[in-house]
Amino acid sequence: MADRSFLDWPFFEPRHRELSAALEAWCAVHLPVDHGDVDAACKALVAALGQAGFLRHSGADADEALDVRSLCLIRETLARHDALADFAFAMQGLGMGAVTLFGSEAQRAWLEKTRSGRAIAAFALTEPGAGSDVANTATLAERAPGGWRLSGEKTYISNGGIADLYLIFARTGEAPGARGLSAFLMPADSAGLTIAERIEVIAPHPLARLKLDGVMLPDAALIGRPGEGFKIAMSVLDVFRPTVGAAALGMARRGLDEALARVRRPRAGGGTLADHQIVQGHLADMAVRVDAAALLVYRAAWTKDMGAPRITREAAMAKLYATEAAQEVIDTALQLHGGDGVRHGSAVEALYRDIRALRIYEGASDVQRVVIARSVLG
Ligand code: COS
Repeated sequence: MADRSFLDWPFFEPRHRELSAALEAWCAVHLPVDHGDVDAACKALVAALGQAGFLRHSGADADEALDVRSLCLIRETLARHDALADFAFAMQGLGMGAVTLFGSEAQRAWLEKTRSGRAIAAFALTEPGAGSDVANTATLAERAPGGWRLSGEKTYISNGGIADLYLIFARTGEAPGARGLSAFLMPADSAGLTIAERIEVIAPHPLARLKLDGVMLPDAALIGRPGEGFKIAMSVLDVFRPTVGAAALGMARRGLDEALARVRRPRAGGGTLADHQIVQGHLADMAVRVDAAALLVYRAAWTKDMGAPRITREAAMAKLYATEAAQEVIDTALQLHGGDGVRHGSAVEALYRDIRALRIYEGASDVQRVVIARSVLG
C-alpha cells in the first residue's frame, strides 16, 4: 500500500480524503484492466469512471471552479493502479478544459456527456510542423457562410479515433503568430474529418493523426472570441500540467512500492537486498523525489484552487520536476529488480514504458524549463 500520509498535508480538505478513499476502493475492485484492445479498454474505462461518478471531477458547473486538487488526486491514484485508467480520465478533463473554462452555455451541454462517461473528448493542438511552438499552428479556419471552414492536420492526438468530439485550435488570422489562433469544438462526425493514421507508441493508447479537409463548423463552435485560441490553450495547459505531474507521481509511488517489495524479499544466501546500505541509499533518494514531486504538484493545485488567476510557473515546475523525478524513481526500481525488471509484463517494465510520454506531452520538459526561466527572469 502506497504512503498516503500526504493526505494530512494542509493542502487538502476532508472531501479530498473522502474522494481518495472512495477511489482507492474502486481501483481495488476494477483495476488493472486488460490492455489488449486499447480502444475497447478506454471506452469501457470512460464508461465505468463515469458511472462511478469520478468523471464529474473532470469538469465543473458554470457556477463552480474546477477543483485541481481533486483532478490531481484522481490522476495520481489511477496512475498508481493502471496507466490506461489515468489516461481515460485525464483526456476527458483536458479535452473539455476549454469548454469548462471558456465555453458558452450551449457548448457546456457537452460537459454533461463527458462528465458522465457518455462521450469521449480529445484535445487537438499539436501539428506535424508545430509541437512545442504552438504560435506556429498552421491549420486554417477560414470564414464561410454561417461559420468556419477548417483545413489542415493534427497529430499525436490522444483519443484520436475513439473521441466523440475534438477541441481543435486553428489559425483564424487576426494577427500573426500567437494572436491569430482560435479554439473550436468539432464533433467527430463532422464531414471532412478523417483519421489519417493510427499511431503506435511504447505505452499503447488510442492516438492518431487527423486530417481536416474543409470541415464546416457553425459560428456556435467557436470558443471565446476569434484570436483568443492561444491564450485559451495556455490557460487550459496551466490547469492540466499539474495533473500530468500528479500522474507521474502516482507512477513513481508505484515504482517505490514495487522496489520496496522486491528489496524486502528473503535472498537464497540469507538476508535481503534492503540490508545493504547502497540499496538503502537508493530508496532514500526515491522517497525524497516522491515527496518533493508531491509538494510541487499539490502546491500548484492548491494555489489554483485558492483563486490564483494564473499558475503558469507553479504548473511548469510541478510537471517538470514530477515527470523527470518519476522517470528516475522508476528506472531505479527497475534496476533493483535485476533481470526481472526488463521482463515484458513485469510491473516495473510497464511503468518504465508508461512514464516516458509524460516528459513530452502537454509541454515537453524543455518547454517547462523555458516557461520557468522566463518567470524567474521576470
Ligand atoms: N496563460 C495565459 N496567457 C498566456 C500564457 C498562459 N499560460 N502563456 C502565454 N500567454 C500569452 C502571453 O501573455 C502573450 O500575450 P500577449 O500577446 O498579449 O503579450 C501570448 O500568450 C503569447 O505568449 P508567448 O510570447 O509567451 O508565446 P510563445 O510563442 O513564446 O510560446 C510556449 C510559449 C513555448 C511556452 C508555448 O508555445 C507552449 O507552452 N508550448 C508547448 C505547447 C504544448 O504544451 N503542447 C502540447 C500539446 S497537448 S499534448
